[in-house]
Amino acid sequence: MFSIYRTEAGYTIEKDSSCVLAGDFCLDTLFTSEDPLKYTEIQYGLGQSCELPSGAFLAPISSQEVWAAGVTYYRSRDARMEESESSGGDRFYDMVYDAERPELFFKATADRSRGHLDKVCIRSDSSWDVPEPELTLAINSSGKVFGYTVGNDMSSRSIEGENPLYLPQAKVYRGSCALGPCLVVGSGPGKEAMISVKISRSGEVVFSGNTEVSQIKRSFDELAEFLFRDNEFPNGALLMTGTGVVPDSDFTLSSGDLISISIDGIGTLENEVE
Ligand code: DO4
Ligand code: MG
Repeated sequence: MFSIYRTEAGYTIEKDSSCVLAGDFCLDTLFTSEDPLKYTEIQYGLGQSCELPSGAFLAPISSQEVWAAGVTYYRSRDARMEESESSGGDRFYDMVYDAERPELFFKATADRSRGHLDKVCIRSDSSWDVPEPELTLAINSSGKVFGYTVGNDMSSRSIEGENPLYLPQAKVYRGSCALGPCLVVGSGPGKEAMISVKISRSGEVVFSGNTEVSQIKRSFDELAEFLFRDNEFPNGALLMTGTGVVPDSDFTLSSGDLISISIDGIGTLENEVE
C-alpha cells in the first residue's frame, strides 16, 4: 500500500514508513493508467529518499472532477428527511435510500477543493451548515476503483432543506470540498474501518461522531459503475461515498471551527472554517 502526498514541492510517496520524493510522478497519469498500483510502484522505485513533509498538503487532485453519492447511510436518510419535511421533500430521500439507482451529484473541481490544513468555507446566504466526513474513491479513466482519500462534503442544510432542487447550491461553492491528507493506492480501508469526525471551537470539542464503513448501503463498485454508466471521465474521477455522521439538528458550523476527519488506514484531514 502506498500513500501519495502532494505539496508545492511535488509528490512524496510513502510505503511502510519510508518516503521518496517522486520527481516524475504525475497525478493525471496515475488516473489514466490501466494499472495505477503498478505505476505508483514504478514511481516509488525511481524516487529519491526523503522525510515526510510536515504541515499542509495540497488536495490530491489535478484534472479530475469530484462527484458525490448521497443517502448511502441510514443516518443521512434520516437527517435529510428531517431537514426537508416542511418543504415536502422528505419522501425523495426515503425513496432514494431503497432505490436501485443511487443519488450521484457533481461536487467540485480542483480549484474548489482544499487540502489538509487549508480553509473550507460556509456560504454567506446559509444559516445551517455541517461538514460531511466521507470516504472518497479514486477511480481511473476505465472506471476502476484504485485509491482512497478522506473527503469533506461541506453542505448547507438550510438551502438543501428549503427545496431539494437547491442541492447544487447547497453543495457546490468556493471551498465546499476538502480532500486529503494523502491518496492511498492499493488495499483500501476494510468494512470495519472507522470514519470519525471532531469539531472544535475555541479549544473545546463541540461535536464528535463516528461510523463504520460497513454501515454503507451500497458497494464502492456499484457507485463507480453508476457514475461511469453512459458517461466519460478521460482523466478519471474522485467519488465521495456519502456521509454516515450528521450532527444533531441544533448544530451549525461557525467561522473559526476546526474540523478533523479521520479514516482508519488513510489518515486525518484537518480544516478550519474560513
Ligand atoms: O441528498 C443530498 C445529499 C446527500 C449527501 O451528501 C450524503 O448523504 O452524504
Ligand atoms: Mg455528502
